[in-house]
Amino acid sequence: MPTNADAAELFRGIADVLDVLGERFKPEAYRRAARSIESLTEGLADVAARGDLRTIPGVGDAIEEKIREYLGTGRLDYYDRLQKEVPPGILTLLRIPGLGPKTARRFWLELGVEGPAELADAIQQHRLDGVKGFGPKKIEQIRVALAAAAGAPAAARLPIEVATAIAQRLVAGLRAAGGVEQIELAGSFRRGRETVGDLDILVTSADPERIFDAFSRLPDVGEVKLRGGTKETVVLRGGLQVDLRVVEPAAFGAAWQYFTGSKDHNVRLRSLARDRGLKINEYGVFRGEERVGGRTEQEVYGTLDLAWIPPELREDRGEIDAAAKGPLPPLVERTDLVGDLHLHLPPGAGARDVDQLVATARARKLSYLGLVVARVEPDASRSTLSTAVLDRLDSVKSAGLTIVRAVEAGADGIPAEWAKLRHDYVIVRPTAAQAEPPTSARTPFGAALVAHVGGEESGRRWVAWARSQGAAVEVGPGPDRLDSTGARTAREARVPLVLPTGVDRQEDDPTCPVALGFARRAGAGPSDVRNTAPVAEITAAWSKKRRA
Ligand code: DGT
Ligand code: CA
Ligand code: CA
Repeated sequence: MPTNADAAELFRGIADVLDVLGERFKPEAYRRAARSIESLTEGLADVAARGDLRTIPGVGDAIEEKIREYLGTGRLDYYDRLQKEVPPGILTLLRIPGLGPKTARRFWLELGVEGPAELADAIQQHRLDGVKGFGPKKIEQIRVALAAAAGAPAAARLPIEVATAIAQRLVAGLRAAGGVEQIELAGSFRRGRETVGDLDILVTSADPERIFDAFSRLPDVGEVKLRGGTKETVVLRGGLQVDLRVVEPAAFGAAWQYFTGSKDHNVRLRSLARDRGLKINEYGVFRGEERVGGRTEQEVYGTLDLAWIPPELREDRGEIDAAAKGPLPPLVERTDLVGDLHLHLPPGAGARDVDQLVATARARKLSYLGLVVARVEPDASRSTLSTAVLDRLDSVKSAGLTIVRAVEAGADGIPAEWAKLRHDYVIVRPTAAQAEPPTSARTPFGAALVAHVGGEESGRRWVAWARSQGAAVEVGPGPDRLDSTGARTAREARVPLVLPTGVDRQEDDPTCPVALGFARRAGAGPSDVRNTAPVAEITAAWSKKRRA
């Protein structure tokens, strides 16, 4: 006997095929019926037996008849016939996560794509590029989903913000198991790259076997691929590979340096060592048989007469020559961030949410919070914080914590209805109507921050526009923030960066560390980041701008 869930699934399947066929109202009718059936507290068969199917919201004559047929026979002739009207490959496409029926229809009609293999080809041949509604991020998502569904390992690299959460779990799991002395991440993860191919973890321990056993048993671990000597390689359930190495304390710095990479950086170091009659590898720096360094990274770089180089810069982009001349200028650090200039309260927030945020800000030693009090959404709808919340914002202005108010709007200006809404600065974000920056050099309001922009090309254009406005730009993870490439563009154009502090998020949220990593990869020091400055300095710049 089919369950309610089976019936709901059947109707959703019908709705999907009708969507693929371009039907306008029927799909929603079947989805509505599916939702009602799912929320029933008794079995469909019992309702049918009582003759009450029509009392279910969304169930009329036609659907009642179909439920009866399905309950009686376990199948539905209408669905079978419907499925024959679309290419079978299209139905397979519908099972790929993130691919809806309307998208499948567009692929079918606009590109002649009738199945997953053809879609993969179309992506590879760049036939999706430029198709309306499909940006590079979206195309990449589809490509990865297709590869995963085909059982092929997705060649895709994992975004670092996702890898961060995983890495935290693995490190915590290993520590909890005991026997760990020192534990550090290496590889592209430590260098703060936007994506990682795999994770590299280093441990010192008196008992490597115990570490490997514990690692194999972590809940995230799906399969142990290789274990031997000092290394274990596993594949996590989500598909990510992790290399764990146990190294001796006397060589920890050398191993950490070696496995942090990048490969190009290490190649240059090795040749530098050779020039000095030294040999450098993951076990240390050697003169002949004698180890002359390796306990710390500073020691490794020091034996080559180099200043220590922050991992985010180890890409062979001139950092080695710079480190030969003396200490490198400091890169921005988390403790340099003294305030936040882009915070949203959740929809429906109340005064207590303000108190919560303020308490967290105090605990994290921030001295100002920039809160968006009103915003224009990308779809042009508008929202404003409630009066209760606005009042509370006024009442907490004390004890070393300043609240500044932002309004967030598109580059075409802030709505006239906000004329009386008190605010200190304007955050500009792209809207659906204006996804690219305006070409005119000035807007009538002084934008202080350009946020929610990402993408290499588009990001570059917004950075240029921010420069023309004297505005800062926001850096961080996700498709609507600038990555390290965007941060570098901004820095080269002398556009200040704004980094999220994560004060509105859980303590272990990756947003802030990832954003810091991107800024550091771009070579940003504290003075390149606007929210390292005290609030008085920032507001002075705003009022100067308004007078201009
Ligand atoms: P990924 O994992 O593709 O995001 O990038 P990485 O840089 O983490 O590369 P990975 O995991 O293959 O290796 C970690 C580091 O080990 C790498 O950055 C440099 C160092 N290394 C030095 N020599 C070699 C080598 O011959 N092979 C590999 N695989 N790594 C090496
Ligand atoms: Ca790696
Ligand atoms: Ca690796």
